[in-house]
Amino acid sequence: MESPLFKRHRRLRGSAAIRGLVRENELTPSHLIYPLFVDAGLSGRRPIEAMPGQDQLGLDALAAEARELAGLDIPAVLLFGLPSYKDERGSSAWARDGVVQQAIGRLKEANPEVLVVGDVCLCEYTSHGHCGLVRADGSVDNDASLPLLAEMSVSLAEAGCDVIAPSDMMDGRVGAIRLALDSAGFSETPILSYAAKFASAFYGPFREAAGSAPAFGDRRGYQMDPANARMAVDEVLTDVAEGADMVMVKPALPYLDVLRSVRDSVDVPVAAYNVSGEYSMLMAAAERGWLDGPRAIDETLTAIRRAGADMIITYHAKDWARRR
Ligand code: PB1
Repeated sequence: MESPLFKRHRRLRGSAAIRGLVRENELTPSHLIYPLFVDAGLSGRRPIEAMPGQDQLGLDALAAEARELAGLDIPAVLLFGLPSYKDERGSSAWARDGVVQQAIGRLKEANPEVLVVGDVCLCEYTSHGHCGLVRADGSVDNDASLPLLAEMSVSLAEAGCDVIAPSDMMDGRVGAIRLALDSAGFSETPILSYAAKFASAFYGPFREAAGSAPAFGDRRGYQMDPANARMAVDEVLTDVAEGADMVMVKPALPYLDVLRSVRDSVDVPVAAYNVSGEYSMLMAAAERGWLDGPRAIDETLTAIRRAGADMIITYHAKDWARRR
């Protein structure tokens, strides 16, 4: 019998073994960064209602968390602070005894190998909830914010932070932070810039978790317009030119096209942030029985890797790693 004229793609899908051999993208815990919310006023853990399965942690809960992550081979955490006080300038962001500064020590005491990525932004620390200093007219003062972001970065590095991750979206902040770190003796501390960060509706649950919603207005004056993809590549190239060692696209799933463009435009490592809204949507549907949660999580993280992410910041990290 002659071979049919059509191609038999299914020859490479007939068994788990052949599917494994031809699989193009792999995901391991080594690709994952797990976000942590550390609350200065909390003892133990407090569930985050909008993010089922996620908790705010007190400083006393971090040692156990570090050990659990180590046991799951998850190499890195991204820290967000809920400080003991807020003010117009966000000064608790660079306090020597700040909640994140203390958290770094607790985590490393429990697991010296953990890689700590410090989110650098003012929104969790300012009374107005914006990512930079606010003028009298309510606009965010880009240039006046740069020295504060730089001071926060140096403060985190002094506390032992391994990677500085500015998420503020002020222009010029990567260059300002690089200069400040180098001047303070931290020329070996890499910067992971949230380079292509969009003004997204998918941050909603995070703002509840971190208490960081803007008191007025929105972030459209500094975060990117969701309609723009070319501009994302320009943002990334700008941050690399200013000294970013790694760049990030955020959110992830609604921006996989941007992630692919960024991956194809730069040679530095690219991160993607699978944000709170993406997480909560999936968890809510799974809780209602509308989705097979584990399979949807696996497909989500695989899609982000396939689109070009070298590393993924995700709240799914522990759950996924447990089921490997
Ligand atoms: O998971 C998330 O939604 C992340 C949200 C993100 C954290 N870097 C920002 C959300 C926001 O814009 O409010 C925080 C900005 N510094």
